[in-house]
Amino acid sequence: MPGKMPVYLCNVVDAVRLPFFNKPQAEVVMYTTLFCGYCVRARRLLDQKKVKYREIGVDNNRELWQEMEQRSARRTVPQIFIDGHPVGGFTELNALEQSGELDRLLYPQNAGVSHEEN
Ligand SMILES: N[C@@H](CCC(=O)N[C@@H](CS)C(=O)NCC(=O)O)C(=O)O
Repeated sequence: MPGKMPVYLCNVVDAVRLPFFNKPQAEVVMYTTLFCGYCVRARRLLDQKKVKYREIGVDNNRELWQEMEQRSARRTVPQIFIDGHPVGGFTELNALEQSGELDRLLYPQNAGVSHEEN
């Protein structure tokens, strides 16, 4: 029936839903290099979940590599940050996904439910 709902009623429904369900996803940043299997797997996991993320390529860039090491206290790529908090690499990202915790980190204000799922 939503297709037949009068427009004004849709607006009322949206006005009620929006504050709860349209909160943006947490910011995701991933430090990567070009030839890195774990980066490919992390990218694939995030892409499959339609997660938006910003990638920082650290190939041949000592400054960015050092920035990554300082922020994560790790020396491998990828390094992933959710809302500025270090999550780890693909292994940790995947563990969070398997436990269901990743969605809670990505959509804390939606109780772990993404906008796409609503
Ligand atoms: N468990 C880590 C493994 C990451 C890893 O080994 N990355 C490789 C590139 S694909 C790396 O940084 N190797 C450099 C090194 O080990 O020093 C993860 O899941 O991210």
